Amino acid sequence: MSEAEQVVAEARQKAMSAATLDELSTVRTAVSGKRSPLAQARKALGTMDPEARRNLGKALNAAQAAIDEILGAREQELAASARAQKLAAERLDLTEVTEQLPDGHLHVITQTWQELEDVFVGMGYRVAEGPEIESEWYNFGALNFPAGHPARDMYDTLYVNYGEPASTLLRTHTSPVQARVMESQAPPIYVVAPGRCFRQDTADATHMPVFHQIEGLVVDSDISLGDLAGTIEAFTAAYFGPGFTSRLRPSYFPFTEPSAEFDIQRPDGTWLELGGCGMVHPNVFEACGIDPERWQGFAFGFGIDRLALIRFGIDDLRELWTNDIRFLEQF
Ligand code: FA5
Repeated sequence: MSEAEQVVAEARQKAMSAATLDELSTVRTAVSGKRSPLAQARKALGTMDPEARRNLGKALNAAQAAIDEILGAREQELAASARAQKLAAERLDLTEVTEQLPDGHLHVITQTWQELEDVFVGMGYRVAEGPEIESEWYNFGALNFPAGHPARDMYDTLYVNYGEPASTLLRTHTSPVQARVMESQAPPIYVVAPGRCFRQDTADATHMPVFHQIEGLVVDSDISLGDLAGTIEAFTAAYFGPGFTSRLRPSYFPFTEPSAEFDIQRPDGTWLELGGCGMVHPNVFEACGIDPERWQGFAFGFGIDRLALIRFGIDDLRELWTNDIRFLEQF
């Protein structure tokens, strides 16, 4: 009996010194496996008289139960500490800041884009969107460019290898959104459509192959060229403030008649061409299912990137694309 107690005491001591679940598994084999002292003692039972066998049997069973309990308890302890260690090792503190990072801010073009939307929404316009990959129809056909019209070359189009040859392209201006809006909404229409445009232009101080425009379209009854001129004047005053003036120059676009180009004069006296505008051509109304006898409208399209140049006093468009943080953080 005292031997049985000693076996239990040894088992407890070994189990407590096991530091991991693997070590505990080795201890389990040693203290309760086939070659353990308890198993050896059980073998002697067969040769004993019934009385002694019963006593020893009881003692051995009690010892076995005690050892099982010790092993089970130790296993739980070790499993809990293994889990805690694993959690600690995998812990990711997303709030931990090791160094003070400088705050970022929106890019000059994004700021300009958002301010333009604000100005026009303030004037009662809604914001519309169209796809950057466009069909030949919306970019040219619906806008009164007949096939083979020389104005199509003017736009140095990037065609996409999809569908019929020359049927799909990267939009060269935001004007296709005009056609999409007129096709899907009934007048009166007051929308602006900002977005990215693509042309095979060589990058220089005022051109990039990827740039941004904001299109404006108004369709209502009794709309005249005077409303267009007044809108551009109101926009220039609202966006640029005092010290800036604008002028309209007669021009040509197939989708407007009459058409004009408009320039902004910078405080240093120089002029920069900002966009085109004009009264919506009756052929465009017809292509989009609007009755030109009943409705009139005007449209305009400006370069957002060039607006940013004027607004922030930057002299070269390419600066906006180099992503030099020392340049960008000034604005
Ligand atoms: C057009 O794209 C016409 N869709 C504008 C329009 C709309 C006229 C509605 C009438 C009615 P234009 O090709 O001139 O027109 O371009 C308009 C403006 O986009 C330019 O004045 C310029 O500010 C900007 N722009 C054009 N090409 C580039 C370029 N490569 N890089 C930066 N800005 C450009």
